[in-house]
Amino acid sequence: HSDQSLKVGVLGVPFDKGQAKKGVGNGPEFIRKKGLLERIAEIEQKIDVKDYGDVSYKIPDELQKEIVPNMKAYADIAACNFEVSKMVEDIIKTGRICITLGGDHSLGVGTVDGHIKAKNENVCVIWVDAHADLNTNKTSSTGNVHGMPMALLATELSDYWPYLPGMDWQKPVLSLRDVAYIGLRSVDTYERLVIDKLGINAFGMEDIENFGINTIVEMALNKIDPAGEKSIHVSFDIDSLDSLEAPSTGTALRGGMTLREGIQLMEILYRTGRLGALDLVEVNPSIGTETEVNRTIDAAIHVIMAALGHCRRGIRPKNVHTLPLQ
Ligand code: 6HN
Ligand code: MN
Ligand code: MN
Ligand code: MN
Repeated sequence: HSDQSLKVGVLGVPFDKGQAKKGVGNGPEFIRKKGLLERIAEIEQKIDVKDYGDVSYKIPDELQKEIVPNMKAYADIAACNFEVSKMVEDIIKTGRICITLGGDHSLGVGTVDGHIKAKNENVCVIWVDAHADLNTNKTSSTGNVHGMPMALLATELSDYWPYLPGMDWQKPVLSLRDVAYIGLRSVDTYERLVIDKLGINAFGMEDIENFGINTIVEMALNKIDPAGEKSIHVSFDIDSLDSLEAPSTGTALRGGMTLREGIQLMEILYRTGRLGALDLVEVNPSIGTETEVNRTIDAAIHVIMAALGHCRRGIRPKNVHTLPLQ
């Protein structure tokens, strides 16, 4: 923690077309309504936070009729991510850490792309997720693009895509060598093939169990940023947490990380001083009871607070040396 204030930008992406369930587009609204910005203001670390509101987009005429086989809502995906990328690039270029509130995980194409453009490619990615999101339109069994963002970003997979109209702005400049997964426990067959063939740094739940989250984060950083010089992009899918911790999400799954592990992971990354962007995606306030929705949003807020330096030991006393007598 330093006396210099940490500059943060918050961006909402109320986008839900990368998957089939209604409601995930309301994530940004619910997370803000539950007091994200107020909670950020309570952190001891001084934070200069600016809310950039929500991204909106319009599908350009020439894209309206474009379809790509087995990529649902293709034109929306292309148009929305274009705006997301530009916004994220601008926010990071003003010296702010960009916190993007989803929305479904297809927005990761835009956030990572924008981050890479802002930092001239000196970026590594930690994808915290139950899933690998590494399908192409040929391997996906659902056609949901929230299962494809990593494959769209990866240089190593660019030859496996057809021409994608309206996506020319997105250069696949991210090497999967600069990516680490944490929290995997639901990986499709072709995703597993890619992970094995390319030797991707993939830390699954059993690795967290074996080594503990501290060591896993250290191992991940040693692989993707050995010199400790890159801007770190964390794409945090709330379904990385156990469905008991974060039930209100479209593809909830048991056997996941505890919130404690999620917080610890983010605290470690905060302390690197190199966190450049954090996506918090897949919170769906239309899934589950009110209690479950609140628990999920609260978990999301705790993860974001940890990323910005919230300290579980409390705020250190300044100019306070004795207890009040009465
Ligand atoms: N997410 N692998 C499955 C698919 O449809 O490709 C699930 C993807 C889930 C994506 O949770 O962001
Ligand atoms: Mn995901
Ligand atoms: Mn997921
Ligand atoms: Mn609390």
